[in-house]
Amino acid sequence: MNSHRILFHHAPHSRSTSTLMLLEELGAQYDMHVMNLAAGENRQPAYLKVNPMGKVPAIEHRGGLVTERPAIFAYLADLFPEAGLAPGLGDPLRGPYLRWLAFCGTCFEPALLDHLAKRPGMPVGQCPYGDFDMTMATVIKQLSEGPWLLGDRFSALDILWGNALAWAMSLGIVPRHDVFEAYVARLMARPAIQRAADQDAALSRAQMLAAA
Ligand SMILES: N[C@@H](CCC(=O)N[C@@H](CS)C(=O)NCC(=O)O)C(=O)O
Repeated sequence: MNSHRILFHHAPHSRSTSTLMLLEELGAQYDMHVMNLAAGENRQPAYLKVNPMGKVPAIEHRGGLVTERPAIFAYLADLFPEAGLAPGLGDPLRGPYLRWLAFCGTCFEPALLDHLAKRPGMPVGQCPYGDFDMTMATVIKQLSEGPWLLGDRFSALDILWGNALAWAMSLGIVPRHDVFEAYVARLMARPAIQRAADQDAALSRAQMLAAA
């Protein structure tokens, strides 16, 4: 493999779908290694050698491995500055951009999963996300100022968050709030995002047919 080419480890209909959308929106050239999670392909030794967590998404580039969507998004968006999906160093929006990347992984997802599993919360002062209602209110307030998380500026953040909110609404973990619905619809109306969604659905269908 040319180590300068991006190798994207993907499984359709998963958190990895957001990375496929980002790569398409960036206009990146990449190779894709597709796995079937239901068949346990991500837990085979060959992939565990790449990512010991067996998780997707993962990116290999220039001999390095990048896992965890906030890191993958930060890495890829910086790699293609001409796409304009990441405020650069020195841009006043750089701080808020990093804040919301981190917020997704360190506050939003843990809050959702604790809520879904009905795990009793820790005291607000010790819980990294405070509590579920505080986390959701913070996101709703930010998105209400929209149209995007950084206001008028569309960025890689919106692909990460649009996917996370669509997933959370489809599972009924967060309410189908008007602000969330409109935000996800704006994201899905973008041609590159739609292209990636269609590609992901075709991969998912092919896996289901192969299993039938
Ligand atoms: N913290 C990771 C989470 C990745 C993750 O949980 N991926 C799931 C797919 S939705 C996965 O790979 N599950 C398969 C498994 O663990 O066997 C991220 O944000 O990228």
